[in-house]
Amino acid sequence: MSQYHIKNLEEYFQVYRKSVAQPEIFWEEIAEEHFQWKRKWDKVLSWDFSKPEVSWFQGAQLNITENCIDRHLTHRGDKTAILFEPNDPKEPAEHITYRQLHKRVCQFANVLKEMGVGKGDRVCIYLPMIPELAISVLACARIGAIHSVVFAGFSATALATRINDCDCKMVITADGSFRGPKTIDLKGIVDEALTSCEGVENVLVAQRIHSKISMKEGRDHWLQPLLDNAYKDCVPEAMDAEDPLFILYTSGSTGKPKGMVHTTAGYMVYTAFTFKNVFQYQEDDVYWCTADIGWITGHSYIVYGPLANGATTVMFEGVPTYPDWGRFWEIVQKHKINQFYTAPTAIRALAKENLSYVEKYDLSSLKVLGTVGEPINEEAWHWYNDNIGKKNSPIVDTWWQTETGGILISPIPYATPTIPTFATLPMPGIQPCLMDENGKEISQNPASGRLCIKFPWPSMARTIWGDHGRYRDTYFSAFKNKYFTGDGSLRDQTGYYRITGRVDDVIIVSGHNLGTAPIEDAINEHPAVAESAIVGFPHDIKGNALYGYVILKEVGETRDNDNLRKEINQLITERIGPIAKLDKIQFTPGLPKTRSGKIMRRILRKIAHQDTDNLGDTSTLLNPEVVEAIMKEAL
Ligand code: 7RM
Repeated sequence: MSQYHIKNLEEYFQVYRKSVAQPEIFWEEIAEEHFQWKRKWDKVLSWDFSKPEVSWFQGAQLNITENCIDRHLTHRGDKTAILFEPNDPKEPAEHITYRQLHKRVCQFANVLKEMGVGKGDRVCIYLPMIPELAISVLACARIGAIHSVVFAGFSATALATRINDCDCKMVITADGSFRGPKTIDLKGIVDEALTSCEGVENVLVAQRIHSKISMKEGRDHWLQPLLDNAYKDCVPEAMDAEDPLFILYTSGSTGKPKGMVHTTAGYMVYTAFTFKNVFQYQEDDVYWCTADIGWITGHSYIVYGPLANGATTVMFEGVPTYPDWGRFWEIVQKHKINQFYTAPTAIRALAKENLSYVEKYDLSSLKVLGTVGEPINEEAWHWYNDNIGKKNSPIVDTWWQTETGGILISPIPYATPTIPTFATLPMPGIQPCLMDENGKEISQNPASGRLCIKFPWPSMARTIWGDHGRYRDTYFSAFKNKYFTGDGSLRDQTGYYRITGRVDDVIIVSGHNLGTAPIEDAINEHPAVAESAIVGFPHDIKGNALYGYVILKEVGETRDNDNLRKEINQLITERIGPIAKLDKIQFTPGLPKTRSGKIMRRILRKIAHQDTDNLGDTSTLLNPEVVEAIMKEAL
């Protein structure tokens, strides 16, 4: 048995027990056997959650790109590392082998060096999902520069805030991007952002859409000619285990976005280990995660985790709707995808469309289906299981966060029996616990409480850039000596976890703690309902009452809305109980969503509270027009 590759439930429990009983030995053996080090560590782990301070593999030196690229060259030089599928299905896919990736990363790294970028410097990457995005991330890591990828859907203001927060001296962008039938003027957004970013010395511009853009003399440089002239080898910088690898911003419920700092060795070991096990990746498999590299999911499970395992990882530039709703399944068939990883919001959108978009394609290559980002509702789970997996591909409901760096709770496919909506069991090395309102750990099952982690794991964020106090206050002050996730969770009789959502989503009605997810599940069972979100609002007697925002599949003038409201409450009564009935039901055309597909409940809550003067940080909001529409019709 290899503890790096768990193959059945018995092995999982065996490995898990060892990882808890002897965490240092467990991670040390994995680090030793599966990675290349320039120097070995002096100490596997030191930690103190009260400071908080965590350090893994202290004293070790390595370069993550040597592990993700160079060491595969002898046996996998001609294997596809990155398979690029363009926005336009008529444009041919690009297969970048490990050998080609090595050359392109080295050349890019040399360009960065020539521009004066060195170890510890921050580089902002604002690119669409084109190969240059993955390559520039790896080029930074090659020379020890800290990358800060900003999702290329963010506005100029949001981009400027992120550039300034960590003093980036360079921005890497493109002339523009393709998004379905549209193009987006990325360079224009960068130009606008840079009017308020003094520290940026150079901008590298990749050419993608061949639009006419303005280039500022001395500051802006076309990327390709520089790459063409760059030397094709670059000695990887020796990095300390705890040197920062990247910063990635995540929005908090209040205040400015938090620049989560991830370091090198622990992040590499953990993302590689979890990729291998959660997706059961086998040599020659083709793995596709539909996320954008602008999010943590893309960092860990498009770039670093897969490449550290010598995998073939797909990068898709486009959107699920272009040229039509069959695009995902067309790609699965075309590249014979074996592991497919996406978000519940995408699944729900796809499930609304005609099944013929799915049935047209051969999906028999699929072995594992994954979901991430929010709780998956039962209906979406079954649709995914029945129509995409044909009841033959286990679904891994993976729970984790930007802050955790890698997947913490997930089934291991073909080992852990799955239950819809349950993320099931912790990964080896992860010690979750549930806490009650009084700060006490709940040890019995079943239980529900606030989800914390009791012991450090290698890929946890080490700080918030420039604000260690905020890091401590946000994650380590609610419960003594524990990392607080901000999520609520149930744990069933067998120890399976079901993440119910952010704890600010828990609404206490007449003293009953109600999670939003199960109520939304009940509402969504109504045949006329496409999606829903509920929030609490103050109520004289109950403390809080429930306000539901409901999207209907078809909006018709003739629809009897009051009758529909009754039917919805009837369903809730049947599924959960009369306590969970909604006081107000507003039918809306859409819900405010973040760019990564999470419902922004904070905004819905403000509307229900009739407190809309200040909606807070809306930089991650995808569809501001929906907010306007909901406010106009608010009850
Ligand atoms: C990877 C990612 C983190 C928050 C997290 C949860 C929610 C993520 C699941 C989930 C239920 C899941 N990072 N979340 N995965 N909730 N089941 N499988 O999404 O930083 O952007 O978000 O997302 O609330 O705290 S993130």
